[in-house]
Amino acid sequence: MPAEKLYAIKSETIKIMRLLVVSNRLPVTGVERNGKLQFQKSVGGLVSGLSAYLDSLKGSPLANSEYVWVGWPGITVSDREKERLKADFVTRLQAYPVFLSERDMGAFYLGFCNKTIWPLFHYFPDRATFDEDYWKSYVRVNETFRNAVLEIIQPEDVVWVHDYHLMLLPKLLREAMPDILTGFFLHIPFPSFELFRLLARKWSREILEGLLGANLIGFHTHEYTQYFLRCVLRILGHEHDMGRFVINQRFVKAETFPMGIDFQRFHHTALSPEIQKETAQLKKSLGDFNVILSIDRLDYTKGVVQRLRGYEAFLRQNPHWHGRVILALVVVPSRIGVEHYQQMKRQIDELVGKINGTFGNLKWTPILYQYKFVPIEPLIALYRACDVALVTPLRDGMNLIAKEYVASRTDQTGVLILSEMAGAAKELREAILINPTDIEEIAEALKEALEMEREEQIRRNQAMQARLRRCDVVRWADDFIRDLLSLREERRGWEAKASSPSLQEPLLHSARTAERRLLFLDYDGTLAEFEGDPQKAKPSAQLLSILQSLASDLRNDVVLISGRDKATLHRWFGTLSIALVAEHGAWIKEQKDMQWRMLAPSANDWKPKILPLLEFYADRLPGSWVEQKDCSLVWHYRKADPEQGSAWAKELVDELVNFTANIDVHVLQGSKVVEVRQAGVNKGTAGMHFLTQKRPDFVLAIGDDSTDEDLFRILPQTAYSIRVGMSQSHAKFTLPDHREVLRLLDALAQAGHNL
Ligand code: GDG
Repeated sequence: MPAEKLYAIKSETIKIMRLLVVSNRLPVTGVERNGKLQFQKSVGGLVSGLSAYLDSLKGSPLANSEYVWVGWPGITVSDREKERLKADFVTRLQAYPVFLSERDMGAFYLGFCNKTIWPLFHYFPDRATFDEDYWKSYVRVNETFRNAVLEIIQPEDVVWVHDYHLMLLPKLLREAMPDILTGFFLHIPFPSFELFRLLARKWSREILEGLLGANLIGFHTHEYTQYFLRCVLRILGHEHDMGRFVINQRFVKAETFPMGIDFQRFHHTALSPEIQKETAQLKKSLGDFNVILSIDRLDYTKGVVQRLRGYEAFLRQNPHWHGRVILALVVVPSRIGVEHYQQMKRQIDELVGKINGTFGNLKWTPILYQYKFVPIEPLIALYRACDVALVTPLRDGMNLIAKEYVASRTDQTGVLILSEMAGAAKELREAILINPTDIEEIAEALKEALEMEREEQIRRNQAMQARLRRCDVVRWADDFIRDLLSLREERRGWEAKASSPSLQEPLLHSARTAERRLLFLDYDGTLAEFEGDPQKAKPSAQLLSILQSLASDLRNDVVLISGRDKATLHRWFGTLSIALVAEHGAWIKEQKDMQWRMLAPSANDWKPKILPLLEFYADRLPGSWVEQKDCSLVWHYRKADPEQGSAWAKELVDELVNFTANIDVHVLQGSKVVEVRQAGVNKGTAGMHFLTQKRPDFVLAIGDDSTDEDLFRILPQTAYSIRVGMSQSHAKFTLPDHREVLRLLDALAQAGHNL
């Protein structure tokens, strides 16, 4: 995209939009102290990251942007209090609270979110609970969020929904406000198809459809995006083109946006005199020990137990490090009501006791263990005071702790050991990357980290810091919003082209004044909807009557120009006084009572060479088959496994292109088909035949796929060419679907008769 365009979109972000951020939790949480309700900042990567972005908008010289954060305020209050609190939240905190009942928080948050989605999406299927009541509550809470958004939304607002708690919300909003611009970002991994399919069929469909209600769906890594696209293809059957879909006349895009941190904040705070002082005190109290830091929320995905075993193995294998190293283990309480978390807490407590008991003595405790929340400043001091950060999640969407540690190392020393299962490992390639289930590898990584030369530490951190500084959280959010806005621009561009009133009037006017009118009409996707079984896509009574009416006007020449075979076209349209063109221009039947004839002499000597290859693919892929037409061979895969079909179609096209380099044929990939066709046979050549013969002063051509482009290309300047659906085209106009085409043709038929 050119720089000016980016800038224009960026300014628009700042100037005209109001952003509604929707997440499960608000950035502030209500707490009761001494019988009084107070608010404190919520913790977590999402809140701190997004707050930094929203603050950056405020500080902008173009500041005129507004935002409202919609979410649960962390408290349950009486109905009377709700209204007062709402007003308070809106005016003081730029927030709109969504109040949830205790019951819903149980089944929705602790239930479906944290006992179903969280374990499954983090590859712990054995910990996942599949409970219909949890699901119902998930649906209900998503609807509650929809209602809350609808209470405050304005048409030009941009909605940005966050995370796995609200995966149904984009579609719910779309149903209520079809034109709303919505983005969705998933902060946790999107799992592979084999895991995702463990969800009940109804749930998995509704979750994917829910997400596809957004215009833009963002993930931390390329893999998550690919897994999502694969699930959409396998479960809903939608094929994508470079991550893009057209769904119900809407562009939808899935894209990768790795989330950064507020680099400047960590870096500057780390340099502040207060933190320097706190770091010095901390170092003093830690003595001369080399310190390894481990800090996480209490969560089985974070791999704390594996980490402890790795440390234990390190101590066992390296007695010379005894008495010289300490593991500062901070576990932050989280999801206290969930049983697995309580079990894990017990396991950690026992393991810490065992390691300290086995290796420690009166002068040395190998693990300093704290089970509590650490405020941000002491946290940064801790990052600064520790020589090594050991971050070993078994799965993690991104992991911001790893990034924060690197950002806080202002002298660029320190070593990060990072699990390759964290999204952050895709970016922080200079860390020591480990597989968290490999205890030996963790032990070796600890030794390598503790013994790493200072210069080497600096070299690695310099590279990582440069990247973190460039790709910070503001850039992440800005990239996302900019992409979202550009989808709206694209949509508006398409709508301008597609607005039928601006097309219909001049078209009817030209038609009325014309002496000879030539109409080229494609069939499938243009005059009728696609069907799984092509033979089921019969013409409707309405279509036949419109065609009849058009054909009965003597100034009209109607040409039905299709890829279908002669027999089908004859069976469906043989009684009408219209011309038929079959097999994309291979055969023509110029009038009702005339015979079919070939437009160009056929040279079919290529067929025996190509047919075995197509048959080989038909054998390989159940549900696919080969159709032999007079001038072409077609491999169909509409009924086959969608993913394999799509993959093998690409492979087949590749093979065919090489194989046919010296044969006079064209290889085309259409809608769930690969076709090999004799060169020179296309809708353009057929169209030219009629144009030369009829010499019309009004031409209309309507089609929906790439084969119609051959026709659009050869039409005279004055022709009306219309592409159905949302795609790039040579056609001058666009219509959304076959219904609109019929409406236009009906108007054209009426106009003819009203003369
Ligand atoms: C989800 C995904 C993804 C933690 N303990 C304390 C504390 N924190 C702050 C850290 C950091 C954040 O919480 C933790 O972020 P993570 O990325 O590690 O993990 P989740 O909270 O599970 O976040 C994750 C993230 O969303 C963003 O998309 O990276 O994969 O699971 O910012 O600083 N902060 C303070 N005291 C603590 O004790 N002050």
